[in-house]
Amino acid sequence: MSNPINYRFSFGPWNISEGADPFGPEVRAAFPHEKKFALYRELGFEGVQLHDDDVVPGLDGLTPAQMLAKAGEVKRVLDGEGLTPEFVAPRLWFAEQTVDGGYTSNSAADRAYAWERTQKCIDIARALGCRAIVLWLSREGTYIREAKDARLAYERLQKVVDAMLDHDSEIEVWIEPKPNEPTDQAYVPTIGHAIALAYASKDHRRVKGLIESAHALLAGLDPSDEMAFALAHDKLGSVHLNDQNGLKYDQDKNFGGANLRVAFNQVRVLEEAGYGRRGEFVGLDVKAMRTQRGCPVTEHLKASRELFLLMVEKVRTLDRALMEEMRGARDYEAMEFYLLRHLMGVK
Ligand code: 3MF
Ligand code: MG
Repeated sequence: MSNPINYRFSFGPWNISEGADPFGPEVRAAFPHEKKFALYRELGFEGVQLHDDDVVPGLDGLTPAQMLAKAGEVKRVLDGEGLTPEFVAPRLWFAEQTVDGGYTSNSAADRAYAWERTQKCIDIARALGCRAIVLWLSREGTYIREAKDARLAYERLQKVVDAMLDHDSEIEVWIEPKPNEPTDQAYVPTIGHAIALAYASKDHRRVKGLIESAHALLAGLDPSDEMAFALAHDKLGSVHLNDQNGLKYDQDKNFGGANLRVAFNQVRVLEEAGYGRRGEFVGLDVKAMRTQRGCPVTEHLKASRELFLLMVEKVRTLDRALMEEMRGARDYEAMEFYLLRHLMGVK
């Protein structure tokens, strides 16, 4: 293939975790952020995904000046390491005011907090020289349907998206859908919902989606088709590649760790669409196994990146003429067996 894409990769500092789960405490010592930034390049990553309070810890207790000073400090660290901040996301699922969601909370005071926090997040992104804000709408949903007025909730989400576009005329909003967890049902469960919010916004060109493989799988959907849908609208801001073994808790397994063919198809769809040519990152959102010894644990990041690149080779070495022939003959039985052999590396 002429001029192949040179993929750039990103992950968030939370991907280097301490190994806690809902049933047990940390199994590894905390590894400080500054030290995490120093690991990126040697692991093959140049993009950093950030929450607002990954940049400015204790954000709620700081003045705007203190907040911006801290953001400037982090920008210097990132610059020094040769790293690009890919996006900043408001962490709207930790504070007391977000117990029942932020933007869709029934409490006006909680909604006001969520909006204040979102403006701070945008200002932090600007201070970092970053233009993308990710909305993972964690608690914007319900445990029981009757708890909120769902129609009003969508209207509130729509207004927040517009207000964000107004707050900074250069940012893009990337909505990361997820169907459940921590809520029983989320209001923006799929990329279709996210893209509807985009088109209904005041400037749809600045509203896109971020698709996480596991989130699509939890919705019972194929991540590659979800990506193709967003790409067809030119609305794939980024991806969170990982894997998920069936409908259970959100696993954030290594990319390809549960299903190589599903991983292959995501890479195929991205590569065929030229994803990455305009600087888009291949983002990962993977969790190390709790059982893994050592500190910090980074094998899962290395393996997921490597698997992506191995799959790129599989996509580039596909016999396209044969694929077309089998499509033309409607011989999908032959196509499937060819693909399985190709993935296994046998003739
Ligand atoms: C939850 C997620 C989140 C988001 C992150 C960035 C903690 O399932 O995937 O990771 O990706 O908050 O928006
Ligand atoms: Mg994610």
